Amino acid sequence: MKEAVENLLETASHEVGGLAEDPKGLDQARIRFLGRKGELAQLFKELGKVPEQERREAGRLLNEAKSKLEAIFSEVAEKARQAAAGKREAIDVTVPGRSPLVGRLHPITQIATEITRIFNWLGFETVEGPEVELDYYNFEALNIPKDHPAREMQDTFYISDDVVLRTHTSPIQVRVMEKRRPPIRVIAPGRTYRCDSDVTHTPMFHQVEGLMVGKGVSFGDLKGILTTFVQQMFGPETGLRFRPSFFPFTEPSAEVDIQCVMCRGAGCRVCSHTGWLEILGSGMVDPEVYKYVGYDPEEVTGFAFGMGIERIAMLKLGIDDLRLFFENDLRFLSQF
Ligand code: 2NL
Repeated sequence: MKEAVENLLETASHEVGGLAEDPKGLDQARIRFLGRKGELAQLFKELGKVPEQERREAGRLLNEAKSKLEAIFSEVAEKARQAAAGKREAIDVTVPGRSPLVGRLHPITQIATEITRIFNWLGFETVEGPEVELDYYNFEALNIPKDHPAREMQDTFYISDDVVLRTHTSPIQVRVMEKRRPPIRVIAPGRTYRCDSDVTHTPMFHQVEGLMVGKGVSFGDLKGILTTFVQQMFGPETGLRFRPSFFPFTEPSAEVDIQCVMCRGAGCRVCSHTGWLEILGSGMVDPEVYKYVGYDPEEVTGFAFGMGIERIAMLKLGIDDLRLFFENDLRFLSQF
């Protein structure tokens, strides 16, 4: 028995000593030597066959062997832990770094800035105003009477009887006219709201409106300013046309079409095979509007215009789905 125990300890210390870097091998060795059916357990089983007078000494030897084996294993396990810890601390300074995500302006903000920048260059001052607006500034003062379809519940978000979410940025300009005397040249960008939601409409969208009022401001000025805007925004070769239209707050009124940015006028799906794209509405400010802000229509004249920023952005950036602007998917936004 003594010989068997010495053999076991010798083999174990020989084999286990080299397993500090091999956790699987170490586990297997622990099972082989110390396991329930392992080599030491086998020797304990044979204890019964040892003659009575030697059994006590043999038992002592086996218990001692068990302690020694456990010591061998815990020593190697400790070595393994230290080796692993050493590995964690080793930082590979040659691994390429992760570059941080860099934010950017939303494409709608970029286009709004581009539009206002062009009008600033033409002498228009950027102005802002409240998104929660009095019915008076949003409708009444713009010659939109109480029974006008533009005021109906299905289009307007009502906060109360006389407070709405503005449906266009025109009320900003009414407030400017009320506060200041002509000459006035302002550009009014901002969020607008309509109770409308489908593939081509979102309840919140963006507009830019412009207004110029003064002595002798003519329809020719309107054409000149808007032609310059189109050429700056879409390129100097872009054809445009003024098409008669109607708005309650302008008379006469005209919508501006540009040559299709996709097919350059040849006809395609984007322009419904007309070669033209509508980009804004405009007109000479209706004399009715001046009454509300205390201007004398015999003294001053002016023009105004309004455009949807989403539409301009889609044409300028070649985006075919309005909803992409509102999903905030970085794979979309990071392209601009
Ligand atoms: C469109 C058409 C337009 C105006 C907006 C305006 C503002 C005042 C007085 C008179 Cl204070 N007019 N704004 C005029 C004509 C057209 O917008 O299609 N917008 C998206």
